[in-house]
Amino acid sequence: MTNCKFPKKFIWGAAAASYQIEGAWKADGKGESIWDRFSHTPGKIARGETGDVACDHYHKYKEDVELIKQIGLHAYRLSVSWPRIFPNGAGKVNPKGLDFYDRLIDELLKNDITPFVTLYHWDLPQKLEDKGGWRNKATSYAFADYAKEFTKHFSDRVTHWMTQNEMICASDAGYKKGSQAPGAKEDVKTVNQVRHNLMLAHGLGVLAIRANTKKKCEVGLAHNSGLMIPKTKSKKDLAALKLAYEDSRNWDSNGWWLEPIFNGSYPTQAWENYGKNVPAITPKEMKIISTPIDFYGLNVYFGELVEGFYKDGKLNYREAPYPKNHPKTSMDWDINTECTYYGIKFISENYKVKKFYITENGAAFNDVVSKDGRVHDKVRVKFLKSHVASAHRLFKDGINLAGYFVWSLMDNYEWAFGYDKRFGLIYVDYKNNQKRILKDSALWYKEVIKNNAVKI
Ligand code: IFM
Repeated sequence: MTNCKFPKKFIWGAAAASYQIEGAWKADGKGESIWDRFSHTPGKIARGETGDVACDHYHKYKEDVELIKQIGLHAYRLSVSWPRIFPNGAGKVNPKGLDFYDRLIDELLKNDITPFVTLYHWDLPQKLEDKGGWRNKATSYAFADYAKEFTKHFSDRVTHWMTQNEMICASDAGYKKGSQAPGAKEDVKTVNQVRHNLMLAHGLGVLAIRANTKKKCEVGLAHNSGLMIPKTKSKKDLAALKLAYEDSRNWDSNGWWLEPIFNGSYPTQAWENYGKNVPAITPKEMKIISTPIDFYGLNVYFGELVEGFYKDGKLNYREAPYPKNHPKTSMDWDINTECTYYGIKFISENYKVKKFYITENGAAFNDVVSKDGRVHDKVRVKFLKSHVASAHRLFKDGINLAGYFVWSLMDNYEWAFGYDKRFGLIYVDYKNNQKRILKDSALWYKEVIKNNAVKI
């Protein structure tokens, strides 16, 4: 057995997001979000489920903080519901919206839990969508105002900020495939504009937070890059992986976001390929987007296998399918925990990143409450353990990984899949008064945190 010891100040946390857990969808002056509208539209969500009540975290936040404390988490990554703060997206602040986050953040701090705050995890105010949503640059500027107001109010207590979560989902699932809110199916040029406007909001958000913070803080984002893993450890597959990652600097899944954020321009080849469908940009916007960040947060779930092959004496790469019976999560995602290592290594080798966090990592399985009243989620323990060990390999490469957040703190609303995909460390019994049960994975994680080490 190997004992993987983590650096002294390593941050162990868990994450969740406003729409997925809060409920209280129209309490205390909150405005409608695109997710309220989308989930209320028949046919969009499995079983017609909505986030109206979700885990009722809005009312149960004290109990939830108590559970966070019991697990021993150092940090909790939460997201803010923009329409709670600005019911109309812009204009007048809703003081009762600020009050909720005051209560939650104060409760966390009282219990020595550091809040990591994400400003946008997909619940855009519907009023802004009615005016064009992320198709318009005005939305990026409205985001900057929201970031400013929120920072002014909370930066005496919040020092870890993320602007955006998984922008590619907000753009491509929201405005291209239409599988997520607002459920639009736009043309290629519009989708590229949406992507650009999200990145612009990120850059403006970084500037707004830095300009308005009362305390020294760190600002970054949480993103889901396209991750790849070598099929074998042969020299050929490892070299092919390198080629694939280098090429991915031109792909929608990687370079399209990473190049503007870290290097201030879109990848040349991808830009040329898009031809007339490129977004409208200005040099000033590119400068804003590439404002240096303090950390890059990677959300890690799965990776594709890559293998090398020779053609005309030259090494090429291709995706290698997973074997038919390869284990999967209940999201149908192939399990291969090495993506944590190879994904971060690629970003670190290609971009100047001062610090990494794994801002999400986890899996949905079909958890059940056993006769003893407990949830014995052995497969999740195995999954998390192996990812954490994979993350540990990064230290040998001198990579500054500063923390790890499990997705998710508790079972919650998995967007268009509704409630039956359970990702939590905490089981939520939606039908039984929202009862919370610490799963075995939570108890395992508690030990990891206590020892600052994982045994594999
Ligand atoms: O639930 C989502 C979360 O909102 C964003 N990252 C991926 C998770 C699992 O699908």
